[in-house]
Amino acid sequence: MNPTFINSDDICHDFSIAMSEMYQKEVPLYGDLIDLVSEVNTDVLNKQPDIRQQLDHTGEIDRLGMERHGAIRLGTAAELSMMRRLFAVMGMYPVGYYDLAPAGVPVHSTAFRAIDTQSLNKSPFRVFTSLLRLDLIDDEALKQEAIGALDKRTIFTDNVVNLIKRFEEQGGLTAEDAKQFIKEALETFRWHDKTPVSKALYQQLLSQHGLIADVVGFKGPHINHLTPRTLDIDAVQAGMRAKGIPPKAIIEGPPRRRCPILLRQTSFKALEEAVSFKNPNGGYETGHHTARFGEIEQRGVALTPKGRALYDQLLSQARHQLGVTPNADNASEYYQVLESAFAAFPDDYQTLHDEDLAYFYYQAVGSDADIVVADIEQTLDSLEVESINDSISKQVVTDLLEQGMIRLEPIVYEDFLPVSAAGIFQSNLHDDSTNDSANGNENGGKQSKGEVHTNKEAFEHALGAQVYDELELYQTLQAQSLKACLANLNSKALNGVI
Ligand code: OOG
Ligand code: NI
Repeated sequence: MNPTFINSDDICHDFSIAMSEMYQKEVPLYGDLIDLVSEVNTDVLNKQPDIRQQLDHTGEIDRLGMERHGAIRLGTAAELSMMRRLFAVMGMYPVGYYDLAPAGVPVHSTAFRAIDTQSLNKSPFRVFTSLLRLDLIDDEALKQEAIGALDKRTIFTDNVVNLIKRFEEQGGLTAEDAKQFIKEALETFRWHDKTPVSKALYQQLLSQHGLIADVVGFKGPHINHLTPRTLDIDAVQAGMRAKGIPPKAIIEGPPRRRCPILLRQTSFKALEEAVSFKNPNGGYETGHHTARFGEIEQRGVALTPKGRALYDQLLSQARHQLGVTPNADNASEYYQVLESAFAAFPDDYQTLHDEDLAYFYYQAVGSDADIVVADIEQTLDSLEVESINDSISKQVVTDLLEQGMIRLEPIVYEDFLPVSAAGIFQSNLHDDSTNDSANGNENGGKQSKGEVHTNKEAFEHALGAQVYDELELYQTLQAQSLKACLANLNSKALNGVI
């Protein structure tokens, strides 16, 4: 790479700061939430040295304060594929496929994010990106109007498109171009209170689905939330109430545990915002729209396919047992049911590892995260990850763990959960009623074989690329860390340290 080019992770880092500043100005409650989260995180780190140490070992400690995810909703394939090219400038790639249609939300989605540990630790920014399923609008005339409105809008500035092309041609951007890129890219995510559509069309779209109005009725894909990561979501949920920020009734995802798994999320309700609808006869007509909200998340260890299947099964079991969609009235009953269902999910890292339920980094005891990352890089150059023989390495690992030569550290889940996402979508649309995920499980977001392929393929076709398989990414991280750790021990042994 040309040495004058800026590293994509640095562009991403600066972009996420710029985005957070913009959103804080647009939605001041988001700023209050950030303060609350940072108070709670400081408290957890002070009171629970084991958590601090774990985050230190995985390299997450430095990223925690700036970790965010956001969400946008797009209207057309062309918007989605240009968005993919825009995120690629920042080293963010589409990971995972989420079909929300089975849960009554007419979108399918991916998450753009960095894919290797080093980049994630430097720029832990993800954007949950949805594409509207216009094919699900049953009113043909309205569908044509929506298509027409989307065709008319341009969500990227000419300058950002030129800079994306320059990045693709040159393989990087200079500092000056990168600065310009951030400024121009931000424009796409900005809130516009003047709509390009009439109030009448907006209302027709709204009566079809709130999401359709939110996408088709506006100039661009305003960022609809930015989510900081907390180490104790229950404390933040309680703190939100105390600070007068009204949280959503239910924390989505698994119950509170000693060893957190996957992802727990909660949000505060969308704001009702004044908008001016374009009058076909000139001028504007006033009205309002609810779209933007705040959210917090607590992340835990990534699960293997076996662990994920158990999670899906237990979540579904709990929801079936409750019989209705969890809501404000049955929240404490739901948490009880959820906790008793999840008693079947081991709650210590050693068992999660031994039963192949979750992904872990293997680290030579005495090394810190920096050494481990450097080792991973070195070893990867010289070794093939696949060449480790599974059965040999398992025995070696068990022995080394028992001898205390290596330790396990949880690989954090970097992705999303379709049932939780559906709950978040619905809560901020003021529409808790349509969530039929009470009868589903996290696989409710996926579909029966055959259909999975058509929807996912249609999404990838619109995207112009295939999405990364998140499970493969975790598997590779685990395998790489094992390689690096064994090499580390080897070199220590050769040098007579052990
Ligand atoms: C996205 C909702 C999903 C999450 O964290 O699961 C989401 C949206 O409302 O556009 O952000
Ligand atoms: Ni979110």
